[in-house]
Amino acid sequence: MAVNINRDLAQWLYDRVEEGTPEKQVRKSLTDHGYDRVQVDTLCRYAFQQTDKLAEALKAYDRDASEGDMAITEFKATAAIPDDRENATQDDVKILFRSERPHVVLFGNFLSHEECDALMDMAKDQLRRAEVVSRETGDPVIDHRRTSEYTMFQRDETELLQRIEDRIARITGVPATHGEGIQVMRYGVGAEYQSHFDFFDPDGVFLRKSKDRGGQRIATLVMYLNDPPAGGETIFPDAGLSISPQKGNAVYFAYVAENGECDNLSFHGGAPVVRGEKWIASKWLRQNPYFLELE
Ligand SMILES: O=C(O)CCC(=O)C(=O)O
Repeated sequence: MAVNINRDLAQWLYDRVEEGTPEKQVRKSLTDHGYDRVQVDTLCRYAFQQTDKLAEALKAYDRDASEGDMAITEFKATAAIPDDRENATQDDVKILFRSERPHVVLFGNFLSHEECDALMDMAKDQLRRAEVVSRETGDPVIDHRRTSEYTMFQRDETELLQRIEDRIARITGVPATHGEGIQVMRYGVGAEYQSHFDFFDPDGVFLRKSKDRGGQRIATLVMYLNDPPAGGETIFPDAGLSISPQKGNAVYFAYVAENGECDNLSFHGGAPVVRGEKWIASKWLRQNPYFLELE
């Protein structure tokens, strides 16, 4: 999605940067004027990190004012899946829905029902409370925002996992060596994963720690293993998108551009389960080959 910015706003942003106004203060003024978080992020990124482009755009605007509003360049995810159904159909997987920004693709029949049952069966006796990565220390911590249970498998740990990992690589185009191990998660009634980003804080300690172990996360695949009777949708609140879990389907989203820019519209979560339970298997894909640390 392009954000349109009129000449007055572009000039105002440019003047703030030129006079050295702190970003925090610019963010506050924009918020006070009714811009939402995603718009403020986009505008500030443009103003503070791409000031040259902003200056060029202002000049271009002056050259031809009749062109109207100028558009900020669209975000292009590196691990975007092309609109080409051939790879998917080879595996009898269907593309049911796609959106360019955030880059989201919904697959039908990604896993067979037998594969879903086998994954739940493998995981059920080794589930434990899920964790999140602490922003401060980069360590995994229990957090009220993620209340599912999970277990994690090593890459290629079984023939089934290997088969699924190969399929993920074929369909997404991201080599299997860039994948973290598959995690299987179970959400009981009321359990949720409040909205968050899957990419690591670009300035944070965890990304620095991960530099030689795969680097940034670039995309996520959430595979639905059962049919929760109510609730448990995967939601993208800033994009107004909600995906109902359905056994065998999978939702893919990619959120990092070639230049390392992360897409804030990929903000997403798992809505609370209202009835029954929800089971998923997820796969996070990294920028570079990913190796687990041997403990
Ligand atoms: O439970 C879901 O539908 C979403 C899971 C999720 O947000 C994640 O694994 O990052």
